[in-house]
Amino acid sequence: MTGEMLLRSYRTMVLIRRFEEAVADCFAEGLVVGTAHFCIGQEASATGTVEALRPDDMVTSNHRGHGHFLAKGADPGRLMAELFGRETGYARGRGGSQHVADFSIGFLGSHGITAGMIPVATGAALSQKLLGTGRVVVAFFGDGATGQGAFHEAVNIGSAWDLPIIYLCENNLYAMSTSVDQSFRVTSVADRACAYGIPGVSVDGNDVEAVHEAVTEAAERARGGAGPTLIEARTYRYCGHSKSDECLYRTDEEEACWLERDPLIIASERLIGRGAADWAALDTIETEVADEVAEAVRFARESAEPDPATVTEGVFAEFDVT
Ligand SMILES: Cc1ncc(C[n+]2csc(CCOP(=O)(O)OP(=O)(O)O)c2C)c(N)n1
Ligand SMILES: [Mg+2]
Repeated sequence: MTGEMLLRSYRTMVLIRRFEEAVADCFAEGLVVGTAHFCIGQEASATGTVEALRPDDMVTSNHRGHGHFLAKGADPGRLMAELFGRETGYARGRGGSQHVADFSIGFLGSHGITAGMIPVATGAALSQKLLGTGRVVVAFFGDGATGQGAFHEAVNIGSAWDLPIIYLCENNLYAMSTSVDQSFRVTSVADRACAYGIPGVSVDGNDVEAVHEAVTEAAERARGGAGPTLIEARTYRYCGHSKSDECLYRTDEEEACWLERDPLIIASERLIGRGAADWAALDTIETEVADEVAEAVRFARESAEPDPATVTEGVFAEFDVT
């Protein structure tokens, strides 16, 4: 990454982190409707991936999607308003944290069904190939999703048809409380790629540059017609699975070890070390992001709740990915 790219990525990661910290505060105040799954600790995988894409490329997400959406260019105010169940939210307050989309920025949607969006992303990649748009699609999913049949079916057809797609697994070592050691025998999710005859790459998911490098190569391959890549980004979520999880299945030692490898610390030290930024510039980013997040919360707070008479509106979707 150039210094400019790394600095932009750092800002995006700070935005994702501070946004979710604000969501946690608002949750405690009773302002957030439904639950929320935080990606705090995992910001580098979303950010490094999107930085390696063209703006018109597309992504699909999962239940832990705030970071994917913000990295792709979501408006923090509209996302916050959705979490608050307000009419100005991305799904007019009907979807909540797990069900947001904005096709205009290539964000085809997050979803609560584990692995549910991997076939959707594969279908979107098929349409891009048939239409000859040159666009690439990224499917974000977790380690737990790789145990679903939908994952295997989608990767198989994606590889068989050389579709322009990247299967991006954020392996945060747990699916709810189940450790990866209990769920599969491969040492890396990337090892599974050989079953589909595609490249499998495992990267440090807390290092935004490592993710960026792997996705850049995979995107070139996909755009060139050579088909998918399966990328494993090894990372860790600092918070519980969702708001109701007390994380009793993890050790303090394990958590401390990952906290030392914080994606923001890695990126900031690299920026300073390379002379691409000084601490004052990073402080300015913090201040700007704090203002942006405060404005998002203000927008959400002041937005109206949906009119109950409109509850059936938006039930049927029109889908156009051209
Ligand atoms: C089909 C289906 N089965 C089970 C669930 C319940 N569930 C929600 S999240 C989750 C774990 C997902 O783990 P992973 O894919 O590793 O993502 P992470 O939460 O770690 O980001 C499960 C089992 C679900 N939402 N959908
Ligand atoms: Mg997981």
